[in-house]
Amino acid sequence: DPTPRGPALPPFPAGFPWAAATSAHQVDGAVAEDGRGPSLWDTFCATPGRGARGETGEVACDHHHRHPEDVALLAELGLGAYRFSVAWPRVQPGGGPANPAGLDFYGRLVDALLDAGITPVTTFDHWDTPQSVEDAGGWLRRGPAHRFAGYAALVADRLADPVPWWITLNEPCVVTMLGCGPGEHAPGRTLLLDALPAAQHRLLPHGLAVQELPTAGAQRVGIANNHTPVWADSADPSDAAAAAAYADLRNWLYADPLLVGAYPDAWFAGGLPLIAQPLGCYGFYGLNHYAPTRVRAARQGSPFPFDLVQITGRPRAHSGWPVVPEGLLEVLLALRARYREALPPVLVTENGCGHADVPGADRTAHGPARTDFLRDHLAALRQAVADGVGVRGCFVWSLLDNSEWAEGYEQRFGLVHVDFDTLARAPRAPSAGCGEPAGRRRRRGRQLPSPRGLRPAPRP
Ligand code: GBH
Repeated sequence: DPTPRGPALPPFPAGFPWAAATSAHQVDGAVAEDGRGPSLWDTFCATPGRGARGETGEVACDHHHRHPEDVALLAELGLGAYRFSVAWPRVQPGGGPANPAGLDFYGRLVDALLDAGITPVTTFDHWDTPQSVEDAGGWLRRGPAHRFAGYAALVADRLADPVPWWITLNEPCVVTMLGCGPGEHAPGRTLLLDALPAAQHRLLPHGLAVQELPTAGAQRVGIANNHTPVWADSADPSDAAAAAAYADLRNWLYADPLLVGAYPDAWFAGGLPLIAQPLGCYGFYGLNHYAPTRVRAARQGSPFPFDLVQITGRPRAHSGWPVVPEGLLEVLLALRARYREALPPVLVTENGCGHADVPGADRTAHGPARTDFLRDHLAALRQAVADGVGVRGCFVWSLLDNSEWAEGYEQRFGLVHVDFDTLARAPRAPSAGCGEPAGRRRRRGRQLPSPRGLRPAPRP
């Protein structure tokens, strides 16, 4: 039931902003232009056996050259904000001296967005650390935190539009858990739980960047943390304990230091150093949400204090993730319950659903899976707003079909279809059954209510 408390639910507040997100490695391409240096994802994808079908981010969506067309698409879709990421290796190719030509690209992008009345929301780090920083030990060391803060200040100086929205990091938990634990993501380290120091070293740069960003323009500095509702597989206390440990590792380890100024108990006891005060989050807290996780006590031989169990009885996205719209409501209520008044207004910085191109299918339609996914998640979000959770807006992942990291280009998340042979873009329309009146179903664009809230201030 997509509307858990019935159709009487009030609509989204007037002006609730609708938006879309991308990230540099996944869309920019042009990896050898402007003097850009290699990122650890370039290296990872070029390593045989790493990226699916040997696919890389070399061209991706060619957003670097086609951003004017993409900004026009955002406007055509009626979206009020665009979350993009700056590639650190384009701005500081070797992790050191600035590369003005690289910064200029993002300057042109921000100008084009502001001219179109679309609010830029800038992520400083969406996983694509310069290879040189990785070569010096990467996030297993503290050093990159300080280099990152300098880089962020550089970007902020150049891109500060009148009302900047800065996101320091995207999903630091994934860098630790997938990049350094099992090594499924770049940099491909297989340290299992010894990857834990990387968690702290991913949070430090957030704290430092918050301090370094020019105070005048920095009223909005957040993070984009991925949160998952964690479900214990049974009422057995050992399963409940495993679920709590997983929730600490996956959710709270990256949120408590920012909002409470401490690590969750279990991991603090595991030897992470004390934090003196909350690292901070100003103006908003960014939430990426896709699916819940079911957890049970570890069976013998597991390297972790928990095992993950498949969630059954639910539709599955192409990625294999279970589709559980009320998980978004659960996560928002859990955030409010845990942090109370310390929780800034939430910006849903990612939510979306991937699928593969089916031969012969209409590429300009979302298809029933994504149409249902988005409709039902928006209903859950509407319920959260009705329940009084302060939500400031919602970014769909993603504006464009793009490179899904180690999985290459097969999984498509875009509001806009991209033909990766020609790079032609085609906006998708919702499929029938999306809940809109029949007459509107086949219209292109405007499938989301028109934006008002995240308005850019007038240009000086
Ligand atoms: C986001 O990551 C990314 O920010 C975005 O770049 C990406 O394209 C998008 O989602 C779609 O994938 O961690 O082992 O428990 C989401 C990454 C992958 C994190 C699945 C949770 C569950 C398995 N998510 N993962 S695990």
